[in-house]
Amino acid sequence: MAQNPAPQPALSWSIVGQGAIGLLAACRMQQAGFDVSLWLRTPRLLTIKFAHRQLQFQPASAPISAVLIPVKSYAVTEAVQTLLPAMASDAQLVLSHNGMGTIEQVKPMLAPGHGLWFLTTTHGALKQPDTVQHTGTGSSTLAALNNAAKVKQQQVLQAMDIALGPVTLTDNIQPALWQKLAINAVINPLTALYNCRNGELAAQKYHQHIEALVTEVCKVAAACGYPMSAHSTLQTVLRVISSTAQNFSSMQQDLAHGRRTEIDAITGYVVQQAAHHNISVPHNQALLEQILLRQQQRY
Ligand code: KPL
Repeated sequence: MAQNPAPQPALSWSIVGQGAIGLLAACRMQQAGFDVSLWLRTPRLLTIKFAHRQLQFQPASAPISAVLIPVKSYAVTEAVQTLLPAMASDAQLVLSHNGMGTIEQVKPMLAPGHGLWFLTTTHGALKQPDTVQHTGTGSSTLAALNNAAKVKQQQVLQAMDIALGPVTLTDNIQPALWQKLAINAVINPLTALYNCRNGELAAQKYHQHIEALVTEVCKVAAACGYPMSAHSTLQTVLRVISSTAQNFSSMQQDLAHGRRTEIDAITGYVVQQAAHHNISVPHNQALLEQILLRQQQRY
């Protein structure tokens, strides 16, 4: 007779950095009774105010059995490099960021027992000094990216459902990443360039440009094996513009504060894949150059 698998013991979790989404996940997990610590550049005890409570986080220490890595796309490989010596031989790593291209970089860095995951989320969070606020309720899509991840599926899914749920588990994360990439390839660089809130992109004057950007991203996605309808992707982008109308996008904020942006992993990834497949993407190419120029001037 088939038997239910025995429940696996909960993992202890480390969260990398002190970004808004990572701290939101850490607070929700600690409140639900998980053992959560923070992996920071300078290890220290951190107290965070969340939902009228003061929560304390210990610095992470070896061996790390599970780690959520919600850092900027350009900081992922360095974060993994520094985590590696502290990771247990069967550690689980969950990547979560805007843009694409890091999975291919991280896979060869890992030992055979290390499970790799990607989680893409629509939750919104705001961090102010010592405080994190959950500003937008969303959901997440999660996928195991190798066999060592599938072994721990039950535990990782349970934890991520508490952290940034409700979570949909999928066999292939690529379609969800391309959908998110289309959203970010429009909203992020345009709001950064025009220094405006997401909602301002709903103005008629931007419509043609948005449509051209979406059409190019869909062509590239299709060439990579992930066909997306330009019409429905445009509708999705317009819906996100309206549902996040009051937000300043992450790229607008990065550029306005003189920080490095995620343009390489967003528009840069579209342009790079387009070149690989001999597809012309003049609108994305021009936007990439404009943002890189602004970034150089400020960063
Ligand atoms: O993901 C985002 C970002 O700002 O990075 C969007 C969806 C555009 C919301 O602001």
